[in-house]
Amino acid sequence: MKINNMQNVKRPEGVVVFISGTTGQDGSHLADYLLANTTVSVIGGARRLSVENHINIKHLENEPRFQLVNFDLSDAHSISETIEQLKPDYFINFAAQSFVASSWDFARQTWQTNSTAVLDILESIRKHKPECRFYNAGSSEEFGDVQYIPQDELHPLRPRSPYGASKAAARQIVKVYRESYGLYAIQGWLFNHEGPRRGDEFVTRKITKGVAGIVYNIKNNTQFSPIELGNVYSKRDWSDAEDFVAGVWMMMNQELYRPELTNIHSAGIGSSKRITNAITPKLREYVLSSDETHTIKEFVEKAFRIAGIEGVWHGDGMNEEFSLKSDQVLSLKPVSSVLVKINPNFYRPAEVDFLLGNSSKFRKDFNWSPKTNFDGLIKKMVEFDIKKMSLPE
Ligand code: NDP
Ligand code: GDR
Repeated sequence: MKINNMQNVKRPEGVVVFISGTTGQDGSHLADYLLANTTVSVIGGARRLSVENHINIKHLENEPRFQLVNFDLSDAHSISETIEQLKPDYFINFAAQSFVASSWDFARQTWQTNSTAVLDILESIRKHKPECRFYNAGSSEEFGDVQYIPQDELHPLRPRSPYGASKAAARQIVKVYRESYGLYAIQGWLFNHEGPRRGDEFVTRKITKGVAGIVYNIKNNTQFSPIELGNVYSKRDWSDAEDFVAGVWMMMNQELYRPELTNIHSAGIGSSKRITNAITPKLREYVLSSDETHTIKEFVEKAFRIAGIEGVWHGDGMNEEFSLKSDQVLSLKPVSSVLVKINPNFYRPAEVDFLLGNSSKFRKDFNWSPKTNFDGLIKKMVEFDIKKMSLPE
């Protein structure tokens, strides 16, 4: 898909939403959501790479309300030029170094991308378009070493990784700019959210792609390698990314949902500076979560079960394995039977062991509830990956 240089992009008429990280999971889903449910124009930011990775936005190629522009968070000039030239009404910052495990290897780059660049965006908004509403993607990783269960908006920030620390720092600077300059700038705490557009390295997609590969090999009676995982005892609160991008858009238009802000309701989206200033002190940053928690082991078991494979855990520690049940070995006669094994290389220097969100405030204020539950999410991902595996390259 063609990426335009900022110099060649003309600001569209009407409300303009700029989404950074549009090639990623959330950015691409938000673009789809806005194009289907609103009349705004969407400008997606993507960085130049030697090999294009536009799979998540390829379907938007001929969409008249969507444009792709060169945008890189590592370059403050790129950020400033984007905001000065496009004067967006909304800036949704989904771009990030988003892989927690890599944040120990690239701590500085993680900090620059996830914290310093957020400051650069806020400065540019302040200078060039102070009415622009800004969303920064916060994370349950900011809670880290949790103090109580379930975690809500009042939980202290106790990050356990350079990634978590970078998001916690960004939260503080967003708050400072909101309070100092009256910007509509917020950072929700989103717990894990997944789907078929999830990157291959994240544990859910790694499992569902692995399951699809094993199913394919069993069917073809060919050799397969087990999926290799790290800590299978950590617990996560998983949701569907499509449910969450809708929630983010609600957070960015709080006056349309919260009765105490209704005196400004009639203004609708694409607010003027006067309206933004009036509601800024009353803005809330919310937790979005499924309010359920599950181990990685549970995800593994369910993913295989959906694919028609029953397994059993045995062994301890680094020798723990998930293998085909004996009756399945007899009926399927596979070449191998170990489905999952532990690889210490996938353990992290410090782990967030337990996450469970409490999104009751968001559910109440916005009358929101997720469409897809834990089982539905796994089914969607496994079925997608099995289907993809059976298609020709
Ligand atoms: P992805 O990893 O799928 O997408 C990240 C995006 O950021 C990609 O488009 C990537 O581009 C882009 N990006 C990375 N570095 C830069 C850079 N220097 N300049 C411009 N773009 C860059 O993440 P998700 O969609 O899952 O997450 C979206 C946001 O939400 C992230 O900030 C993440 O940290 C946060 N978050 C995610 C959660 C989740 O469970 N998904 C939960 C909580 C927070 P490229 O394709 O070129 O690599
Ligand atoms: P997370 O997601 O770190 O929660 O961050 P990830 O899927 O990477 O890990 C979840 C849990 O699974 C354990 N795990 C493994 N993880 C990976 N990636 N690979 C493995 O082989 C493996 N084995 C076990 C991890 O140790 C961890 O406990 C995601 C990202 O989207 C962040 O950007 C976001 O902020 C948080 O979710 C909320």
